Amino acid sequence: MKTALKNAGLYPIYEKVMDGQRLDPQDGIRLYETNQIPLLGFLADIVRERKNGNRAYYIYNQHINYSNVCTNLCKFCAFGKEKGHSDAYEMSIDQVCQKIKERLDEPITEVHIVGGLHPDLPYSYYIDMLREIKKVRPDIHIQAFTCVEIAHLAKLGEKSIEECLKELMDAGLGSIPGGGAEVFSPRIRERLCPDKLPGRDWIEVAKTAHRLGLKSNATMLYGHIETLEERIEHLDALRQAQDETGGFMCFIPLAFHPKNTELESVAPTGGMDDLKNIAVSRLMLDNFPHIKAYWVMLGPKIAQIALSFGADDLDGTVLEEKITHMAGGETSQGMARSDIEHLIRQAGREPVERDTLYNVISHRG
Ligand code: V47
Repeated sequence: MKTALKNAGLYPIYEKVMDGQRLDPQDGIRLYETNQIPLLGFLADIVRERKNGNRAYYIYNQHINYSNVCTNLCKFCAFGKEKGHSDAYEMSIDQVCQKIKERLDEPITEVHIVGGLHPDLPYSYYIDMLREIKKVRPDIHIQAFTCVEIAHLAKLGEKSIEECLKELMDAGLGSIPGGGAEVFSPRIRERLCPDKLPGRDWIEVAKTAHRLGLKSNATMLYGHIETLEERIEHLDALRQAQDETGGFMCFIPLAFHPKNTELESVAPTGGMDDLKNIAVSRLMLDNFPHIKAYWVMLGPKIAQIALSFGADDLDGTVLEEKITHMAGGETSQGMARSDIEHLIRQAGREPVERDTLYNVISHRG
Protein backbone atom coordinates (compact mmCIF):
# COMPACT_ATOMS: atom_id res chain seq x y z
CA MET A 1 0.00 0.00 0.00
CA LYS A 2 2.84 2.38 0.87
CA THR A 3 4.38 1.90 -2.58
CA ALA A 4 1.04 2.53 -4.24
CA LEU A 5 0.56 5.69 -2.15
CA LYS A 6 4.06 6.87 -3.10
CA ASN A 7 3.50 6.14 -6.78
CA ALA A 8 0.26 8.12 -6.70
CA GLY A 9 1.94 11.07 -4.94
CA LEU A 10 -0.34 10.56 -1.92
CA TYR A 11 2.25 9.44 0.61
CA PRO A 12 2.66 12.88 2.28
CA ILE A 13 -1.11 12.96 2.76
CA TYR A 14 -1.03 9.45 4.25
CA GLU A 15 1.61 10.63 6.74
CA LYS A 16 -0.53 13.59 7.75
CA VAL A 17 -3.58 11.35 8.14
CA MET A 18 -1.63 8.92 10.33
CA ASP A 19 -0.33 11.82 12.48
CA GLY A 20 -3.80 13.32 12.78
CA GLN A 21 -2.58 16.49 11.06
CA ARG A 22 -4.95 18.80 9.21
CA LEU A 23 -4.88 18.57 5.41
CA ASP A 24 -4.48 21.84 3.52
CA PRO A 25 -6.40 22.95 0.42
CA GLN A 26 -3.65 21.69 -1.94
CA ASP A 27 -3.97 18.25 -0.37
CA GLY A 28 -7.68 18.41 -1.05
CA ILE A 29 -7.12 19.22 -4.73
CA ARG A 30 -4.56 16.41 -5.01
CA LEU A 31 -7.10 13.97 -3.55
CA TYR A 32 -9.79 15.08 -5.98
CA GLU A 33 -7.37 14.80 -8.91
CA THR A 34 -6.28 11.24 -8.29
CA ASN A 35 -8.08 8.41 -10.02
CA GLN A 36 -6.53 5.87 -7.67
CA ILE A 37 -9.88 5.43 -6.03
CA PRO A 38 -8.92 2.48 -3.79
CA LEU A 39 -6.20 4.65 -2.23
CA LEU A 40 -8.70 7.41 -1.54
CA GLY A 41 -10.95 4.86 0.13
CA PHE A 42 -8.03 3.53 2.16
CA LEU A 43 -7.14 7.02 3.44
CA ALA A 44 -10.70 8.12 4.20
CA ASP A 45 -11.46 4.83 5.90
CA ILE A 46 -8.65 5.42 8.40
CA VAL A 47 -10.38 8.63 9.54
CA ARG A 48 -13.87 7.07 9.50
CA GLU A 49 -12.68 4.16 11.64
CA ARG A 50 -10.92 6.47 14.06
CA LYS A 51 -14.02 8.57 14.55
CA ASN A 52 -16.81 6.02 14.34
CA GLY A 53 -15.35 2.54 14.76
CA ASN A 54 -17.40 -0.15 13.09
CA ARG A 55 -20.70 1.70 13.45
CA ALA A 56 -22.84 2.85 10.54
CA TYR A 57 -25.80 5.00 11.51
CA TYR A 58 -29.31 5.41 10.21
CA ILE A 59 -32.47 7.08 11.44
CA TYR A 60 -36.16 6.25 11.28
CA ASN A 61 -37.33 9.53 9.74
CA GLN A 62 -40.04 11.08 7.63
CA HIS A 63 -39.52 13.86 5.09
CA ILE A 64 -42.24 16.43 4.50
CA ASN A 65 -41.93 19.17 1.87
CA TYR A 66 -44.69 21.62 2.86
CA SER A 67 -44.51 23.65 -0.37
CA ASN A 68 -42.50 23.86 -3.57
CA VAL A 69 -43.48 27.45 -4.29
CA CYS A 70 -40.23 29.38 -4.41
CA THR A 71 -39.03 32.86 -5.31
CA ASN A 72 -35.41 31.76 -5.82
CA LEU A 73 -35.91 29.36 -8.76
CA CYS A 74 -32.31 28.09 -8.76
CA LYS A 75 -31.15 26.68 -12.09
CA PHE A 76 -30.19 23.32 -10.54
CA CYS A 77 -33.56 22.72 -8.90
CA ALA A 78 -36.53 20.91 -10.40
CA PHE A 79 -38.53 21.07 -7.18
CA GLY A 80 -39.11 24.84 -6.83
CA LYS A 81 -41.98 26.33 -8.85
CA GLU A 82 -43.23 29.85 -9.35
CA LYS A 83 -46.51 30.69 -7.61
CA GLY A 84 -49.37 29.90 -9.98
CA HIS A 85 -47.43 27.21 -11.89
CA SER A 86 -49.56 24.16 -12.61
CA ASP A 87 -47.24 21.94 -10.52
CA ALA A 88 -46.97 24.37 -7.60
CA TYR A 89 -48.42 23.22 -4.28
CA GLU A 90 -48.58 24.25 -0.68
CA MET A 91 -49.82 22.26 2.26
CA SER A 92 -51.99 23.67 5.02
CA ILE A 93 -50.80 23.04 8.57
CA ASP A 94 -53.61 20.48 8.86
CA GLN A 95 -52.26 18.66 5.81
CA VAL A 96 -48.73 18.62 7.26
CA CYS A 97 -50.13 17.24 10.52
CA GLN A 98 -52.18 14.70 8.58
CA LYS A 99 -48.92 13.33 7.06
CA ILE A 100 -47.62 12.82 10.59
CA LYS A 101 -50.87 11.31 11.87
CA GLU A 102 -50.84 8.77 9.02
CA ARG A 103 -47.66 7.27 10.43
CA LEU A 104 -48.24 7.45 14.18
CA ASP A 105 -47.96 3.66 14.36
CA GLU A 106 -44.38 3.72 13.01
CA PRO A 107 -41.37 4.27 15.30
CA ILE A 108 -40.41 7.55 13.61
CA THR A 109 -38.08 9.72 15.70
CA GLU A 110 -37.48 12.63 13.31
CA VAL A 111 -39.50 14.67 10.87
CA HIS A 112 -37.37 16.49 8.29
CA ILE A 113 -39.18 19.52 6.89
CA VAL A 114 -38.03 21.78 4.07
CA GLY A 115 -39.75 23.82 1.40
CA GLY A 116 -39.22 26.66 -1.05
CA LEU A 117 -39.16 30.37 -0.26
CA HIS A 118 -42.89 31.03 -0.44
CA PRO A 119 -43.69 34.66 -1.25
CA ASP A 120 -46.76 35.00 0.94
CA LEU A 121 -47.18 32.32 3.59
CA PRO A 122 -47.03 34.35 6.82
CA TYR A 123 -44.38 34.04 9.53
CA SER A 124 -47.05 32.58 11.84
CA TYR A 125 -47.52 29.61 9.44
CA TYR A 126 -44.04 28.31 10.25
CA ILE A 127 -44.31 28.84 14.00
CA ASP A 128 -47.79 27.30 14.12
CA MET A 129 -46.67 24.35 11.98
CA LEU A 130 -44.01 23.42 14.55
CA ARG A 131 -46.43 23.85 17.47
CA GLU A 132 -49.14 21.76 15.84
CA ILE A 133 -46.70 18.97 14.92
CA LYS A 134 -45.59 18.79 18.53
CA LYS A 135 -49.24 18.44 19.61
CA VAL A 136 -49.72 15.51 17.23
CA ARG A 137 -46.43 13.77 18.06
CA PRO A 138 -44.82 15.38 21.13
CA ASP A 139 -41.71 13.18 21.18
CA ILE A 140 -40.70 13.73 17.58
CA HIS A 141 -37.56 15.71 16.82
CA ILE A 142 -38.30 18.39 14.24
CA GLN A 143 -35.38 19.05 11.92
CA ALA A 144 -36.67 21.87 9.78
CA PHE A 145 -35.95 24.84 7.54
CA THR A 146 -32.58 25.28 5.87
CA CYS A 147 -30.45 28.31 6.71
CA VAL A 148 -31.86 29.88 3.53
CA GLU A 149 -35.44 29.42 4.74
CA ILE A 150 -34.53 30.76 8.18
CA ALA A 151 -33.12 33.96 6.67
CA HIS A 152 -36.37 34.24 4.66
CA LEU A 153 -38.51 33.71 7.78
CA ALA A 154 -36.55 36.30 9.74
CA LYS A 155 -37.22 38.82 6.99
CA LEU A 156 -40.91 37.87 6.87
CA GLY A 157 -41.27 38.28 10.62
CA GLU A 158 -39.10 41.44 10.65
CA LYS A 159 -36.82 39.82 13.19
CA SER A 160 -33.11 39.27 13.60
CA ILE A 161 -31.86 35.78 12.76
CA GLU A 162 -31.32 35.21 16.46
CA GLU A 163 -34.84 36.28 17.47
CA CYS A 164 -36.34 34.19 14.69
CA LEU A 165 -34.37 31.11 15.72
CA LYS A 166 -35.34 31.57 19.37
CA GLU A 167 -39.02 31.71 18.42
CA LEU A 168 -38.70 28.64 16.21
CA MET A 169 -36.95 26.78 19.03
CA ASP A 170 -39.65 27.83 21.44
CA ALA A 171 -42.24 26.42 19.03
CA GLY A 172 -40.44 23.07 18.79
CA LEU A 173 -37.56 23.32 16.32
CA GLY A 174 -34.94 20.72 17.27
CA SER A 175 -32.20 21.17 14.67
CA ILE A 176 -31.52 22.52 11.19
CA PRO A 177 -30.98 20.45 8.04
CA GLY A 178 -27.98 21.08 5.80
CA GLY A 179 -29.65 22.23 2.59
CA GLY A 180 -29.26 25.50 0.74
CA ALA A 181 -25.47 25.57 1.05
CA GLU A 182 -25.00 24.48 -2.61
CA VAL A 183 -21.47 25.78 -3.36
CA PHE A 184 -20.57 28.93 -1.45
CA SER A 185 -18.50 30.41 -4.31
CA PRO A 186 -20.00 33.78 -5.38
CA ARG A 187 -19.24 32.78 -9.01
CA ILE A 188 -21.45 29.71 -8.73
CA ARG A 189 -24.22 31.51 -6.86
CA GLU A 190 -24.19 34.34 -9.41
CA ARG A 191 -24.59 31.83 -12.26
CA LEU A 192 -26.94 29.29 -10.74
CA CYS A 193 -28.87 30.97 -7.97
CA PRO A 194 -28.34 34.74 -8.00
CA ASP A 195 -31.30 35.39 -5.71
CA LYS A 196 -30.24 32.89 -3.07
CA LEU A 197 -28.82 33.80 0.33
CA PRO A 198 -25.04 34.36 -0.21
CA GLY A 199 -22.70 31.67 1.09
CA ARG A 200 -21.25 33.82 3.87
CA ASP A 201 -24.77 34.57 5.16
CA TRP A 202 -25.64 30.84 5.08
CA ILE A 203 -22.65 30.25 7.35
CA GLU A 204 -23.67 33.14 9.62
CA VAL A 205 -27.17 31.67 10.09
CA ALA A 206 -25.63 28.28 10.95
CA LYS A 207 -23.18 29.82 13.42
CA THR A 208 -25.95 31.86 15.07
CA ALA A 209 -27.99 28.68 15.47
CA HIS A 210 -25.02 26.88 16.99
CA ARG A 211 -24.47 29.68 19.49
CA LEU A 212 -28.09 29.28 20.60
CA GLY A 213 -27.51 25.56 21.14
CA LEU A 214 -29.11 24.29 17.93
CA LYS A 215 -27.16 21.68 16.00
CA SER A 216 -27.20 21.64 12.23
CA ASN A 217 -25.94 19.79 9.16
CA ALA A 218 -24.10 21.03 6.08
CA THR A 219 -24.24 20.01 2.43
CA MET A 220 -22.47 20.67 -0.86
CA LEU A 221 -24.19 20.22 -4.21
CA TYR A 222 -21.57 18.84 -6.60
CA GLY A 223 -21.42 17.72 -10.20
CA HIS A 224 -22.62 20.79 -12.13
CA ILE A 225 -20.34 23.70 -13.10
CA GLU A 226 -18.19 23.97 -9.98
CA THR A 227 -14.40 23.61 -10.10
CA LEU A 228 -12.37 21.43 -7.75
CA GLU A 229 -11.00 24.63 -6.18
CA GLU A 230 -14.53 25.82 -5.47
CA ARG A 231 -15.38 22.51 -3.81
CA ILE A 232 -12.31 22.76 -1.59
CA GLU A 233 -13.05 26.41 -0.71
CA HIS A 234 -16.54 25.30 0.31
CA LEU A 235 -15.17 22.55 2.56
CA ASP A 236 -12.59 24.91 4.00
CA ALA A 237 -15.25 27.51 4.89
CA LEU A 238 -17.27 24.83 6.68
CA ARG A 239 -14.20 23.57 8.51
CA GLN A 240 -13.43 27.10 9.74
CA ALA A 241 -17.00 27.62 10.91
CA GLN A 242 -16.91 24.29 12.72
CA ASP A 243 -13.66 25.29 14.45
CA GLU A 244 -15.52 28.31 15.81
CA THR A 245 -18.76 26.67 16.97
CA GLY A 246 -18.58 22.87 16.83
CA GLY A 247 -22.28 22.88 15.99
CA PHE A 248 -22.30 20.83 12.79
CA MET A 249 -23.24 17.19 13.21
CA CYS A 250 -22.73 15.85 9.73
CA PHE A 251 -21.75 16.75 6.21
CA ILE A 252 -23.67 15.45 3.21
CA PRO A 253 -22.25 15.74 -0.32
CA LEU A 254 -25.30 15.97 -2.62
CA ALA A 255 -24.98 14.50 -6.13
CA PHE A 256 -26.53 16.82 -8.71
CA HIS A 257 -29.51 15.35 -10.63
CA PRO A 258 -29.92 17.32 -13.87
CA LYS A 259 -33.27 16.09 -15.22
CA ASN A 260 -36.07 18.71 -15.45
CA THR A 261 -33.65 21.47 -14.43
CA GLU A 262 -32.14 24.32 -16.47
CA LEU A 263 -28.87 22.36 -16.42
CA GLU A 264 -30.31 19.32 -18.14
CA SER A 265 -27.33 19.15 -20.55
CA VAL A 266 -24.98 18.38 -17.63
CA ALA A 267 -24.27 14.65 -17.32
CA PRO A 268 -25.34 12.99 -14.06
CA THR A 269 -22.51 12.31 -11.61
CA GLY A 270 -20.58 9.04 -11.97
CA GLY A 271 -19.71 6.62 -9.20
CA MET A 272 -16.10 7.80 -9.18
CA ASP A 273 -17.03 11.39 -8.44
CA ASP A 274 -19.62 10.30 -5.88
CA LEU A 275 -17.03 8.28 -3.96
CA LYS A 276 -14.38 10.99 -4.31
CA ASN A 277 -16.71 13.53 -2.71
CA ILE A 278 -17.43 11.24 0.21
CA ALA A 279 -13.72 10.46 0.71
CA VAL A 280 -12.39 14.00 0.24
CA SER A 281 -14.98 15.45 2.59
CA ARG A 282 -14.14 12.83 5.24
CA LEU A 283 -10.44 13.71 4.91
CA MET A 284 -10.81 17.51 4.77
CA LEU A 285 -13.57 17.93 7.39
CA ASP A 286 -11.48 16.60 10.26
CA ASN A 287 -13.71 18.39 12.78
CA PHE A 288 -17.03 16.96 11.53
CA PRO A 289 -18.09 13.88 13.48
CA HIS A 290 -20.12 12.31 10.65
CA ILE A 291 -20.24 12.03 6.86
CA LYS A 292 -23.56 10.99 5.38
CA ALA A 293 -23.97 8.99 2.17
CA TYR A 294 -27.53 10.03 1.31
CA TRP A 295 -28.85 6.91 -0.39
CA VAL A 296 -31.69 8.79 -2.08
CA MET A 297 -29.24 10.77 -4.21
CA LEU A 298 -26.42 8.23 -4.51
CA GLY A 299 -28.58 5.15 -4.97
CA PRO A 300 -28.34 2.36 -2.39
CA LYS A 301 -25.43 0.60 -4.14
CA ILE A 302 -23.05 3.57 -4.22
CA ALA A 303 -24.20 4.60 -0.73
CA GLN A 304 -23.27 1.14 0.51
CA ILE A 305 -19.79 1.34 -1.04
CA ALA A 306 -19.45 4.85 0.41
CA LEU A 307 -19.37 3.17 3.84
CA SER A 308 -15.84 2.05 2.85
CA PHE A 309 -14.93 5.54 1.58
CA GLY A 310 -15.40 7.60 4.73
CA ALA A 311 -19.17 7.64 5.26
CA ASP A 312 -20.62 6.38 8.54
CA ASP A 313 -24.28 7.29 7.98
CA LEU A 314 -26.88 6.41 5.33
CA ASP A 315 -29.60 8.88 6.44
CA GLY A 316 -32.77 6.89 6.94
CA THR A 317 -36.15 5.61 5.96
CA VAL A 318 -37.12 9.04 4.47
CA LEU A 319 -40.53 7.62 3.40
CA GLU A 320 -41.44 10.30 0.85
CA GLU A 321 -38.80 12.29 -1.03
CA LYS A 322 -39.58 14.98 -3.60
CA ILE A 323 -36.48 17.13 -4.33
CA THR A 324 -34.39 14.39 -5.95
CA HIS A 325 -37.32 12.62 -7.57
CA MET A 326 -38.54 15.74 -9.35
CA ALA A 327 -35.00 16.00 -10.80
CA GLY A 328 -35.12 12.47 -12.22
CA GLY A 329 -34.00 10.50 -9.15
CA GLU A 330 -34.75 6.83 -9.73
CA THR A 331 -34.32 5.49 -6.22
CA SER A 332 -37.41 4.48 -4.29
CA GLN A 333 -39.27 7.07 -2.20
CA GLY A 334 -38.34 5.39 1.05
CA MET A 335 -36.40 2.45 2.42
CA ALA A 336 -37.45 -0.13 4.99
CA ARG A 337 -35.38 -0.43 8.16
CA SER A 338 -34.56 -4.04 7.28
CA ASP A 339 -33.17 -3.00 3.86
CA ILE A 340 -31.00 -0.27 5.38
CA GLU A 341 -29.65 -2.71 7.95
CA HIS A 342 -28.99 -5.28 5.24
CA LEU A 343 -26.95 -2.74 3.24
CA ILE A 344 -24.92 -1.90 6.33
CA ARG A 345 -24.31 -5.50 7.39
CA GLN A 346 -23.27 -6.49 3.86
CA ALA A 347 -20.71 -3.66 4.02
CA GLY A 348 -19.23 -5.27 7.14
CA ARG A 349 -20.51 -2.59 9.53
CA GLU A 350 -22.78 -2.68 12.56
CA PRO A 351 -26.11 -0.94 12.01
CA VAL A 352 -26.86 1.61 14.71
CA GLU A 353 -30.23 3.30 14.82
CA ARG A 354 -29.64 6.86 15.99
CA ASP A 355 -31.78 9.85 16.81
CA THR A 356 -31.20 13.18 15.07
CA LEU A 357 -28.46 14.19 17.51
CA TYR A 358 -26.63 10.86 17.07
CA ASN A 359 -27.71 9.40 20.40
CA VAL A 360 -27.90 5.64 20.00
CA ILE A 361 -31.44 4.25 19.96
CA SER A 362 -30.41 0.67 19.33
CA HIS A 363 -27.13 -0.94 18.44
CA ARG A 364 -28.08 -3.80 16.15
CA GLY A 365 -24.65 -5.29 15.69
O1 V47 B 1 -30.61 22.49 -0.71
C1 V47 B 1 -31.78 20.74 -5.19
C2 V47 B 1 -30.33 20.03 -3.25
C3 V47 B 1 -31.02 20.15 -1.10
C4 V47 B 1 -31.18 19.28 -6.65
O2 V47 B 1 -29.42 17.76 6.49
C5 V47 B 1 -30.53 19.00 -5.45
O3 V47 B 1 -29.46 15.62 6.79
C6 V47 B 1 -29.50 17.20 -6.40
O4 V47 B 1 -30.25 19.41 1.84
N1 V47 B 1 -30.08 17.43 -7.60
C7 V47 B 1 -32.10 19.70 -0.15
N2 V47 B 1 -29.68 17.97 -5.34
C8 V47 B 1 -31.80 18.33 0.44
C9 V47 B 1 -30.88 18.42 1.61
C10 V47 B 1 -30.76 17.26 2.53
C11 V47 B 1 -31.16 16.00 2.14
C12 V47 B 1 -31.03 14.95 3.04
C13 V47 B 1 -30.54 15.13 4.30
C14 V47 B 1 -30.15 16.40 4.68
C15 V47 B 1 -29.64 16.62 6.07
C16 V47 B 1 -30.24 17.48 3.80
O5 V47 B 1 -31.11 19.39 -2.27
C17 V47 B 1 -31.06 21.57 -1.61
C18 V47 B 1 -30.15 21.48 -2.81
O6 V47 B 1 -28.82 21.64 -2.43
N3 V47 B 1 -30.91 19.94 -4.58
N4 V47 B 1 -31.97 20.36 -6.47
C19 V47 B 1 -30.94 18.44 -7.76
N5 V47 B 1 -31.51 18.69 -8.94
